[in-house]
Amino acid sequence: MLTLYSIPGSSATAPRIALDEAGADYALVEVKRDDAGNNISPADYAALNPLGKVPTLVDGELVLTEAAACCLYIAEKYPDAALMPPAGSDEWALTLRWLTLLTNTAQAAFLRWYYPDQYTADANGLEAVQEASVAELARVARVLAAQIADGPFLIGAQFTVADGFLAMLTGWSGDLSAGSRWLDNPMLAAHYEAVAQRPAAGEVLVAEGFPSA
Ligand SMILES: N[C@@H](CCC(=O)N[C@@H](CS)C(=O)NCC(=O)O)C(=O)O
Repeated sequence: MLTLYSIPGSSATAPRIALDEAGADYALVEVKRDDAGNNISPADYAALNPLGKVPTLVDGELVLTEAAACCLYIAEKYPDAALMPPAGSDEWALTLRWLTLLTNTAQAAFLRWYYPDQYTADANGLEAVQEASVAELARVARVLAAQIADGPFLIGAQFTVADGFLAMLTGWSGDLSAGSRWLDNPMLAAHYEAVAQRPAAGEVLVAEGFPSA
């Protein structure tokens, strides 16, 4: 059985959506931290994820970190769920494009916004880091909204792991100030709604503390 190490509402949300969409049998283990951010349980979590981040997905001997990699692994492990287009197709390549943009540009910008102290040694520079992150997120939102125009999902009719990832990020954007939230964008709101209306993904979003459909 697989085990997903998680903190509610974290980057583990995307692989959890993939697991539930696939109908996978898995255990969910919450990683607990003290106020200083040190792991207190499981005590040996750093052995699984040396950076101390979530998620970590364990499948037998395999210990996998990085939310996007976990999503792709789950899609490959449960092919009947069709969470990725056929390997080598144009749609597959485009899904990789969007998932990569989501993780290395959008998710990274959100993490700079959430943890600005990890991105500058200047104690007076935290707000500037966040301001630049919000500007980057607005640029990415425009690109994503244009892509979703034909929707309901990123590559059209097929729901892929990239859509679960995007719904997680749209949920995160609720923490930004009014005007910067992705749900304010009609295209991104329609995309979130389409994901949240799926029984499996919708249940995970609510369980992780995100808005319902
Ligand atoms: N690139 C990593 C990012 C993981 C990450 O930063 N997770 C956050 C929660 S969303 C975390 O564990 N933060 C705790 C910390 O930085 O101490 C991934 O996609 O898995």
